[in-house]
Parts: sequence; C-alpha cells; structure tokens
Amino acid sequence: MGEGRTTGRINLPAGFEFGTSTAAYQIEGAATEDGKGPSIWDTFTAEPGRIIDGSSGAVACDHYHRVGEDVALMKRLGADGYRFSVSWPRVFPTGSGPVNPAGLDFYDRLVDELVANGIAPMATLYHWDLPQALETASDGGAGGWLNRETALRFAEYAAVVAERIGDRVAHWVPVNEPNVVSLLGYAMGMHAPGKALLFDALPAAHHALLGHGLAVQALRAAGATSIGTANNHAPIRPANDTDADRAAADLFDALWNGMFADPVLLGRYPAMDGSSLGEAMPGPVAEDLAVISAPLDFYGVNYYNPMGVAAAPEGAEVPFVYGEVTGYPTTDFGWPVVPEGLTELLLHLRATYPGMPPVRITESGCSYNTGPDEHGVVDDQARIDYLDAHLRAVADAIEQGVDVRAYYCWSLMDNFEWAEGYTQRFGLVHVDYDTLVRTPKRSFDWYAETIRACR
Ligand code: IFM
Repeated sequence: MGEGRTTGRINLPAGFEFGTSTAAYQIEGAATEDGKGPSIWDTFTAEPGRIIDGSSGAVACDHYHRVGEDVALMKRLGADGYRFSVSWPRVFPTGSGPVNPAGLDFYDRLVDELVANGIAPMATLYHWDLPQALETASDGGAGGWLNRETALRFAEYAAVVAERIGDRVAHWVPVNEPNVVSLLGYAMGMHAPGKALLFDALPAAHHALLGHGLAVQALRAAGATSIGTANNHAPIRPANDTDADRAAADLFDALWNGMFADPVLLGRYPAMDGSSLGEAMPGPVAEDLAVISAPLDFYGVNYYNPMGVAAAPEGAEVPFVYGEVTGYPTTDFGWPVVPEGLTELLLHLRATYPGMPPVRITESGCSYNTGPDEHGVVDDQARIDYLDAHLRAVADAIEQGVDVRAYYCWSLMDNFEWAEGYTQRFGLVHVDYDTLVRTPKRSFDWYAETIRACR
C-alpha cells in the first residue's frame, strides 16, 4: 500500500497481547509419520486439479522436525503468544478409537517449549484437517461435518487433548473459521472435502457449530478458563448501488457472518429471505443452540478484507456472485487492503452483540511474495505497512470503546495456503521450500520492534 503511517507510536493499551498464528496442515509436514492418520487434506491434495501448483502439505515447512528452531524464532520476535493447531488425525488416526500417543507427545513437547520460552500457547483444535475416516468410513458412510456424529467425536478428541496439555495452554479455540469449513469445503468444493452441495451444505455449518459448543463443554470440564473462537468476518459490500445487489449482499452477509456469530453470541440463527436459517438445520436445533451459545471468554476474529457481492443472473442456482471491492491497493493475492474495514467490523460486532466478550484478533495478515535479495534480505515493506495500518485500525476501535485484547499476525512463517498451494506467502519469516531455510523478513524485525515499543 506504500503510504502506511509507520511513524509514531501505535496507541494500544498496556497489557495488549501480540502473537502469531499457524495451522498444523499448513506447516507441520510429516504427514504419514509417527502413526498420524490421513486427513481430508491429504486426500484432497492428491486429487488432480485441486491445488493450483499441484502441491500438498506433506512436507510443508517441516515444522514437525524443527519445533526448536521455530520456537527460537518466536522468542526472538518477543511476541506474547503463539496460536497453533492440533492435528486431529495425529492424535486420533481414524478420528475416534485408539489414541496415537506419539501425536499427543508432539504437542506436549511444543507446549513445553513455548512455556519454557515465555510464550503463551493458544491451541486451535480444528483447523480443517478432519480425519479422513470421519469423512469416508470404510462402509462408505460418515460424511464428515454433514454427520452429527462428527461433532460428538470432536468433543471426545477435545477432552483428550485438554487432559494432556490443558495445564499449560493459555487459550483455546475449538474450530477455526466454521464458515470457511462449511461454505468452501461443503457448499462450493474449493477446499477439502471438495463437496459442492450449495444450500444442502447447511447441516455442515450446524454441526461445526455444535462441535464448537460440545468442545467448549469438554474444555470447561477439563478446567479451561480462556475459550474463544476464530471466526472469519468480512464486511460485505454490494458491488453496485442497486436493490438487487443490496439484497444479494444481505443474503451473503447472513451466510458468511451472521450464521456463525448469531448462534454463538445470541443463541439463534439469523433470518434469510424472511425465515430463520435455523429452519433449514438438522437435529434438535433449539437444544443445540443452547449448547452452541455457552458463554465464552473471548471472541476471536480473523480479518482479512471486506468482500463485494452482486446479484446472480436470473435462474442461477445461487442468488449471489462475488463482486470486486475496488478503489484500494491489493496484496499479491489480489485481496483489497482495507484497514478501516477492521475498525468498521469491530464497531459493528460490538453494536450487534452487546454481550460479546473481549475480542482477540486471532488472525490478520497479508500475502506478499517478496523473496530474499542478493544479500539475503527480504524487504517486505508492503507487509510492514499492512500490519502497521491494521494495528492502528485496532487502536482506533479500542479508542471508540471496543474491548480488543490481542492481535495475532497470520502468519509466523510462509506456509501451504490451501488451494493456492505455496504460491501465496503470508509469513513474517520467509521459508525456502527447497532447503527449508527460514529467513526472518524485515517485517519480522518491524513487528518485534513494535511489540517492544508498545510495552
Ligand atoms: O491461511 C489461511 C488460514 O488457514 C485461515 N485463515 C485465512 C488464512 C489466509 O487465507
């Protein structure tokens, strides 16, 4: 964006937490090691045409074998916290049944290493790598998140993980971005398991929410005192100032934002086309909503950019299409850079959900593909400008009364960006995917300095 206000202190309150975020499938590699079972992403990435560069997370950043080196980088960064995800099939190779002790050992070591270095662990339990056996059982059944049983298995897994590492984990996030799980994975088929069921995917959304609620119960029973979400939110803008585009944007807003925030924060589903989305959901919906809306300690928000939506042509299967949000610089991913969208979102959340607990920004970041120059320096000024502007956007929201406690940058290091493979780099640390050498970028030093200056 080139015109960031990278001078002058960012006015964040004392005690504000800084962190970085990653996810198991995106960094760990070791996809078949030490008893890990296959996940839906192992399967999906093996299907031709699914991933833009034909790659997979089989090796990724090889974090599984480089935990010491990576935690040392976090220590050098000086951040307060680190958000990682636990791979469900590493712990339960078939989603239920016998535990794989080596899987639990890995997270036990990671958490020990973090704590020994003064970094507070934030554990996500589901960042998309569903055990394949829960998607396709040997009898051909299962159905992943379309099946209510998956939510029950998820709660059992949550209890096992909490029993092992709960004494040292500071914060818990049961499900990362349930909207992306259900809409991209089950409605549109762009993510694993690659189902394009359109509105028939709604049960996957309900079961992911139920999984969240049941996992909260399991974590509470294990003594957890800081449990939240990592819900992806985007302000939705009509592509054109027409009634049709405004109606399409409202509909998409209900599906992307309201369908995941209202049940958690209000205990009900939003309306869509004049009736409650809850009517489209399976199961004892009212009882489930009581579980889903159990009080949380923080509301975790993943923010990247506003989204544009337009009305679909007459007769289309789905009544909206993505439209562009124009007039802003874009990242290398083509995503508009709109820091004020984060302030707007935080103010909107506070106004819509007055009982919302304190907010943690559980992800915020950008893809710029700058590599090392001839001196080995990765000069990613665009990321510095991005982070500076987004931290100031958080400070603006706090000044206007929103209780925001933390900012976790996505991501600690470049990693496997799902359907985009390795073509988009979000890291503060550059990873050479041939040698696996880590090189902190200029943004890493800037973030470290900013953290120090804000103390
Ligand atoms: O890489 C993803 C992450 O896994 C979930 N939130 C958005 C990030 C960038 O696309």
